[in-house]
Amino acid sequence: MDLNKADRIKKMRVPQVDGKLEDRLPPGQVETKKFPILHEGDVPVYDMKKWSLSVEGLVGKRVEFSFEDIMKMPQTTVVRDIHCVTRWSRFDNAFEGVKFTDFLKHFDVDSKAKYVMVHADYDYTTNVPLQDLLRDDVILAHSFDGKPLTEKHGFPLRLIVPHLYFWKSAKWIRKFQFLEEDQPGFWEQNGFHMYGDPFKEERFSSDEFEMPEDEWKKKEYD
Ligand SMILES: Nc1nc2c(c(=O)[nH]1)N[C@H]1C(S)=C(S)[C@@H](COP(=O)(O)O)O[C@H]1N2
Ligand SMILES: [Mo]
Repeated sequence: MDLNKADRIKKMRVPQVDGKLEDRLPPGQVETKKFPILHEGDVPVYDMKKWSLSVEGLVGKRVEFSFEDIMKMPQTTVVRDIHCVTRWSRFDNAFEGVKFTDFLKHFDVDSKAKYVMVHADYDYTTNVPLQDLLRDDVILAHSFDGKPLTEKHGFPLRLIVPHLYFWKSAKWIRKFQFLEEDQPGFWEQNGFHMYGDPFKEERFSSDEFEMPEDEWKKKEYD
């Protein structure tokens, strides 16, 4: 696994930004029309009869949802720009799924819960403040552009948190763990920022790191 990612990424020139795009394109980002595919490890293969999404931690009791349960919840489409820390941004992405706030109606959350650790396959975690997940455009997405997510983009279900760098938008989500204190997830333990606001360029946990501007171009797209 590429644990020195954050380490490598600080030593590069920053791309020039087109003036007209300034308010839409966060600093240091480049627009792409393609949809890069980025993750660590293998693409999971599921038996959907066994698949579940669970909630635990500071919730009334642990609850498990089947994919059918999720599909019965109110469905919402959001169209948002997404920004990956490896410097690509993609505009106007239509994701469909269940708003996190609608999902929350199906279980009780302790008022002490302030953070959520998102657990995804395989062994991926990322931390997000609960407050951020309550925004209107945060969804558990099963579709992109009117079609079910492809396996590589997170089938059957991924989180979409458009206002933070895209590493927070975990693919292949399996569990939300509600916590009182913030804890670092996978990339956050490996040099990336605990919060990750693209417009503030919160890429790294310290200034020792730098992002190469062309890292993502070496990856796969569709
Ligand atoms: N489970 C899992 N989710 C993940 C990742 C991962 O490695 N594992 N990578 C993250 C990163 S760094 C990015 S940029 C996006 C990429 O999503 P995409 O492949 O659909 O573009 O997924 C995020 N979600
Ligand atoms: Mo990323």
